[in-house]
Amino acid sequence: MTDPIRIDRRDGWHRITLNRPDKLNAANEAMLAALLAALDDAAADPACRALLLTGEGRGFCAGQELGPAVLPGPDGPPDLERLASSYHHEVIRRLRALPIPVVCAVNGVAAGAGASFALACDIVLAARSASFVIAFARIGLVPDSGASFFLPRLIGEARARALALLADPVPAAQAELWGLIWRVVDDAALAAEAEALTAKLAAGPTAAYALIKQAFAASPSNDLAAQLDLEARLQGAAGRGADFAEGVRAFLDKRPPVFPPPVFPPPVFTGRTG
Ligand code: T3D
Repeated sequence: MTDPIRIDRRDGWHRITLNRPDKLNAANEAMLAALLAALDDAAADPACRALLLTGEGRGFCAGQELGPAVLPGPDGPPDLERLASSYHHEVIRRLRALPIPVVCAVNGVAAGAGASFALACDIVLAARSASFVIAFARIGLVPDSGASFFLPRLIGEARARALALLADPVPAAQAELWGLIWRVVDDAALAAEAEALTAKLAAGPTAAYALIKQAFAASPSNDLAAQLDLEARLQGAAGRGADFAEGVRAFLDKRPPVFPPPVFPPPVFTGRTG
């Protein structure tokens, strides 16, 4: 049987490829379990300083696999709450908890939870031919896997509500214009651009990146005062770190910085002090 996920370990980064191309990489339990393991593997590997998530074939991910597993059976209706909590939402939690930058290369259609997986990543590139479909309502479901969290924050509530209710496809170029993703790339250039970007991030200030991600993770639930407190503490930690020392030295020496391998786990700052 073909592995539902492929992991390529490169110099300083991993690429995870969703690998069920005949189903547009729709997610079943085996694929989701393998994806969770691949994310854990990246998190546990100190040599992995960035991650690239993409899909095989003409789709990125068509969301939950629609098949017998999600139809009513002899034991009654499917338990989607269990499926969401144990699998799809674990993927989102782990993607967001990774201290390293996560790039998503959306190589084709991203639908339902597949769109959510992309939106949970730090930087999303999409092939010009790709599209995003908030497909849940088409089949009588509600946006999950963080879709109702990410969409209004990224594109505003008016667009988010319309996409969730109408489930119209959003072409990649429109997604870029709206700020749903970072950038559209010509189809033929997507893989190379995404790999170059991930490699660049892998050579970047990994410890500082972890702190930057903490700032953005806390921002939606903080008021300005709390966010300023947090930024000060994060900056304090960054200022004590080797990345900053190297960054300043390199600036003064007029040479590119060579950031050291990170010390994991990075310090975690939450809430407000006093
Ligand atoms: O508990 C929980 O949390 C449940 C989780 C729910 C989260 C969700 O993700 S709900 C949303 C589930 N996904 C969808 O509703 C999308 C279904 N797919 C589509 O609407 C379309 O396939 C696309 C818009 C994504 C792409 O359309 P198109 O015309 O480019 O391709 P296609 O011909 O429809 O699909 C190609 C093949 O992939 C086809 O198989 P075939 O006929 O060639 O053998 C199709 O059946 C298969 N496929 C696509 N999506 C799925 C799928 N097979 C199973 N499950 C899918 N989700």
